Amino acid sequence: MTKIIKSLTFVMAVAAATGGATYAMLTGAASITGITFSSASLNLLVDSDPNPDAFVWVSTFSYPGTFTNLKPGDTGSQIIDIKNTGTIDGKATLHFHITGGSDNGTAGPAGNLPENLRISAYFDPTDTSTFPSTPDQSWTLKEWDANPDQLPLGTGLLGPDKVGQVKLVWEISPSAGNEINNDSITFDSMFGLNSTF
Ligand SMILES: [Ca+2]
Ligand SMILES: [Ca+2]
Repeated sequence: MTKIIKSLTFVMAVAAATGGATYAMLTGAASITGITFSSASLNLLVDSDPNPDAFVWVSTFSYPGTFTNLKPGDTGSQIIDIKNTGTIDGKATLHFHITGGSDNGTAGPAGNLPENLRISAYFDPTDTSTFPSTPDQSWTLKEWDANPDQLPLGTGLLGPDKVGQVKLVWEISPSAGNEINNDSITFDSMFGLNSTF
């Protein structure tokens, strides 16, 4: 019996406190004005200046050169700087899309280079040329193009106003033969940023 009374007393005390709080809110004179809700943003720019010490941040640009006289076993690399100009962390992504080409035979408009050109991508979100020892993604151009999605580059996040580096390493398959002789291919690289939620 004593226990029940204590319990009732407790419940009543809470009710009184709640009522008081409600009353204070109704009569308070304080006000809050100008409340603005702004959603987070993600925005990505690419450095179009090949000089590692100079930056020209743009949304899109055409690669200034053309790779010519390629032969089986040829390799090369290029570091592309990307910058998060949004307000939240982002996960970097990459996709390659074939836009044109020519063939020396009957392989079709994209020729035989897509299945013989491998592109590996390494991402450094710290802008210190600290790349992973194994590529974050490594596919032939044909595979990159066939994938409908942007593929993630590692697990590191690119913070607001931060610069990251994407190292692209390409190789013409050493086992390619005359099927690539005089073929050409043109493609776009598409860098992306995904939110973490
Ligand atoms: Ca640069
Ligand atoms: Ca061909």
